[in-house]
Amino acid sequence: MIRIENDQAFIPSFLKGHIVTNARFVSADDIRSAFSAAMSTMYRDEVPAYGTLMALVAKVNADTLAADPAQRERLQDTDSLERISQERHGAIRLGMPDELSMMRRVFAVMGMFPVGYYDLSTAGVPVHSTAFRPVGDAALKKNPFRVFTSLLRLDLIADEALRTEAEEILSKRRIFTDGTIALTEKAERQGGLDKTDAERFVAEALETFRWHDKANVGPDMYHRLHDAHRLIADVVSFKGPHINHLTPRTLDIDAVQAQMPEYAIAPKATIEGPPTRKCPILLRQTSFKALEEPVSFQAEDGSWKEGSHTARFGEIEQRGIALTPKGRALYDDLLNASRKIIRPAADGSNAAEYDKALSDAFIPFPDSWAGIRAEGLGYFAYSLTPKGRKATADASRSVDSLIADGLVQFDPIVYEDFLPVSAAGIFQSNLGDDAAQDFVASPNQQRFERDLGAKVLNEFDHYAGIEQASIADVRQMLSSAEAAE
Ligand code: OOG
Ligand code: NI
Repeated sequence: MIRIENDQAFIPSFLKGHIVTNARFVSADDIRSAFSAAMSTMYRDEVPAYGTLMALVAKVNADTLAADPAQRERLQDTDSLERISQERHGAIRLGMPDELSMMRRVFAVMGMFPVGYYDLSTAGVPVHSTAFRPVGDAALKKNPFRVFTSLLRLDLIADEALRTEAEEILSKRRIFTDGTIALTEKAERQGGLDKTDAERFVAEALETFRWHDKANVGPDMYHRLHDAHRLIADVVSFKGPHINHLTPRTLDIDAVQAQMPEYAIAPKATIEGPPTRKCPILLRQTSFKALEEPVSFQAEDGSWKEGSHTARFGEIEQRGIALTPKGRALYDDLLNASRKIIRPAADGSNAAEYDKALSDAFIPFPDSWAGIRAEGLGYFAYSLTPKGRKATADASRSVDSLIADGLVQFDPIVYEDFLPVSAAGIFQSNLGDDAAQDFVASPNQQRFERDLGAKVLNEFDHYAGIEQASIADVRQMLSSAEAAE
């Protein structure tokens, strides 16, 4: 799979001002790389089981490449091999609109912009979310780190008194250091940060994501929040939005899932997303279950009471082709069909049956790149073949006929976003099996964007734009070849 060259035409106008080009400044991509490395070190230190997962992933990736020299060669073209097992994403949960809008500005300094809107209320999780991520091939290649960012929806909490109290607690906390705010403002003013400022910015921004083992609330309030929903307790009870997981990329997710128990880490019951396939589509993910960690709560008499909280885990991901709305609708239908036959049980007792039902349900989804393309299910990047580079052709001809003549080739475009059903499965498995609650579906993208202070980029438009631009390039090259005749 390949990713297409960065083209500023795909970057929506509201983002353009943030793209740092001045040579005096450290590039946003370099700031993001430094930040994701610092985050990885901090998380491995705080959550040793995550370090174990990283070691397992590195081993499985090495085994996979050793067994498949062709894949090794392909990857060498697109990625440096040492970087394959590095983190691809992490996640945080925010409490208040102003936290979300400031987070957007902080991430923009690192070249990460909001893409996609995910409503998780349907899945029983009272949040809605976006992913802050690099946009465009060059930035993704430099460092693909993204952060799945959720905003708590207190409006979905039935208990009005509790809602008001939660709001009050949240409105008092300050999740960003003064230094983060000052340096973000400076970056916005100047259009970037120099080396010294960039280093300080990374250190300051990291503080927002740190774990706090002393809660912001007393034991009684913690329990009330927890009884309303474990996620509400996780957001409201702490001084900041601790990073709740990091996610490296694996080349063989089935192997990592199978080997986790040997490494004494407990995997969630099933892998989220599509089944194992020859031509991978969208995104497959799994995680180890969140750990119970000691936390103390300050009682009204001022004394600290020992307790615990479960929030942090580790995840892995494997990505495939980005699907068109038609392909995505087929994916959603097939996934729903399989879940009508069998729902994955949280304890893993029916995992094998679920995997089988899922594979069976996906039989109608073509499993060749040509088949996926012929049915308009996926996005592809087009380029000239060696023959096409030498040939001349009438560029107004159909893409199909240019392919049939061996002048043009196509490669799948990698899906860089998330899946709401999968995200809900990841949330649920880490909130505990009793956390599933029904909320009425209530997507509210407008409200989310108002709180964010910007629109999110529509991921389908984005992939379609990449595909269209590749076709335009191919046509242009073919016609200039003709003109040169
Ligand atoms: C985020 C869960 C979603 C993913 O990979 O789909 C997610 C969370 O638990 O806060 O990270
Ligand atoms: Ni995740």
